[in-house]
Amino acid sequence: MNHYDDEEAFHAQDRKQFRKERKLAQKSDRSKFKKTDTPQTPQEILTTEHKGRVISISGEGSVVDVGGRRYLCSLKGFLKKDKGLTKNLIAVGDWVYINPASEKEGAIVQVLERTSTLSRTDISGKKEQLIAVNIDLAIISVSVVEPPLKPSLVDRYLIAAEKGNLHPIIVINKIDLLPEASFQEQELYAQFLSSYEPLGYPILSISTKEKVGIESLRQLLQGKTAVFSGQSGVGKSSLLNACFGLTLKIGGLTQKTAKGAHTTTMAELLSLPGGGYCVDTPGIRSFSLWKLKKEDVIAHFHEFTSLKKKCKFPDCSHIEEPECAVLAALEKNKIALLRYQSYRVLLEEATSGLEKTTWS
Ligand SMILES: Nc1nc2c(ncn2[C@@H]2O[C@H](COP(=O)(O)OP(=O)(O)OP(=O)(O)O)[C@@H](O)[C@H]2O)c(=O)[nH]1
Ligand SMILES: [Mg+2]
Ligand SMILES: [Zn+2]
Repeated sequence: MNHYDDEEAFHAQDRKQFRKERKLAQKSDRSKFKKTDTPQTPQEILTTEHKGRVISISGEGSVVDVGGRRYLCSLKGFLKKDKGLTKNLIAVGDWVYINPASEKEGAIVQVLERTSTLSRTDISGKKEQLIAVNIDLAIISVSVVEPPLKPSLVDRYLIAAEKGNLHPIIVINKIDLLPEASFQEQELYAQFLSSYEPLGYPILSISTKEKVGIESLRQLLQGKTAVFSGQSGVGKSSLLNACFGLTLKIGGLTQKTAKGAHTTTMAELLSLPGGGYCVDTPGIRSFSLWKLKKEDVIAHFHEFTSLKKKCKFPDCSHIEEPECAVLAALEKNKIALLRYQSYRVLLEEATSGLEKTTWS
C-alpha cells in the first residue's frame, strides 16, 4: 500500500470536490486556463497596486490578498508551461502580481522569486510539493504522546528547513500528558531534550491545555511569518488559537489509535494580531524529503563532522566499518542514540531511494 494512502484517504473527498470545482471554473471561464495565453508586457504587469500574497488555494483558485482586498484568482496559462517537477506552481505565501477582472476576481500573471520554501515529495513520489513559501520560521510541531514523539520526523523537518532557508523551531506540545504517560514515553521526551538541545535547536515544551509555554511561543512568532507543520492531532491549530485567541477548528483523536482526525484541510496564511503571519497546515501522515541526497544527510548530522576525520576509512558511512570514530563515540554516549538512529534511517533513504516515511 502506498504510504500516503491513509492521509490521502482523509482528503479524497476534498480532492473530488476540488476537481469538480476546477472543472466548473474552467467551464465558466475557459480564457483563464488557456495554455496559449501570452505574457503581458512588464509595464502591464508591474503595477504595485496589483501586487498581492497568496492566502489559500482551493479547487476554485487562489485567494490573493492585495492590500486588504481579496481576489479569487486563476492562473494565467503561460505560467503553467514551466511546471517541470513541481506539483503546485503556486503556494501559500507566494507574492504575485494579479490582473483583476472584477472587484473579487482576477488572474495571477506573475509569481515573484521565493526567499524560502518548505516542501516535501508529493504522493506520486516524482514531484516536489510546496507546503508554504516566503516564510521565516518552520514550527516543527510534535507532541509527547497522542501522537507520540518521532525524532526522525523532526530530523526530516530540520533538513527540509535548512534546505528551504527557514529557521526551525521545535515545539513539543501536550506536556500536560507526561505525568500519566508510560515510562518509555517519559524517557523518550527526556532523551529528546538532552539530544537535541545541545545541538542548538530552539525547543519549546508547551501545553495549550494548561497554558504552559504559550507566551514564549507568541514572542518568537511576533512580527515573523511562520508555518506550523507536523502530524495530524499534535495540536497545531490549538497552538495558534492559544497564542492569538483565534478560533481555528480543533479536532479530536481517534480513540483506538490516538491519531489525529485531519481536521485542518487547507493551508491558510493568517494575519496575526500585533504583527506577523502564520500558516496553519493540514496534518501530515508522512514526510518524504524532496531529492534527499547522501550529502544532505551527512551535513545535517554536524556533531559527526569532527569525528569523521578519525575514522579509518575516509569514505566511512559509520554503519559497520571497523575503527569508526562515530560508532566509538556512540558506544561512549558521546553521540546521542536518537540522532544516530535518525541518521541510519535517513541515510538508507538517501542511498536506496526507498522512503521509510510513514508514522503510523
Ligand atoms: N492534552 C492535551 N491535548 C491537546 C493539547 N493541545 C491540543 N490538544 C488536543 O489535541 C487534539 C488535536 O488538536 P488540533 O489542534 O486539532 O491538532 P492539529 O495538529 O491542528 O490537527 P490537524 O488539523 O488534523 O492536522 C484536540 O483534541 C485538542 O484538544 C494539549 O496541550 N494537551
Ligand atoms: Mg489543525
Ligand atoms: Zn565512521
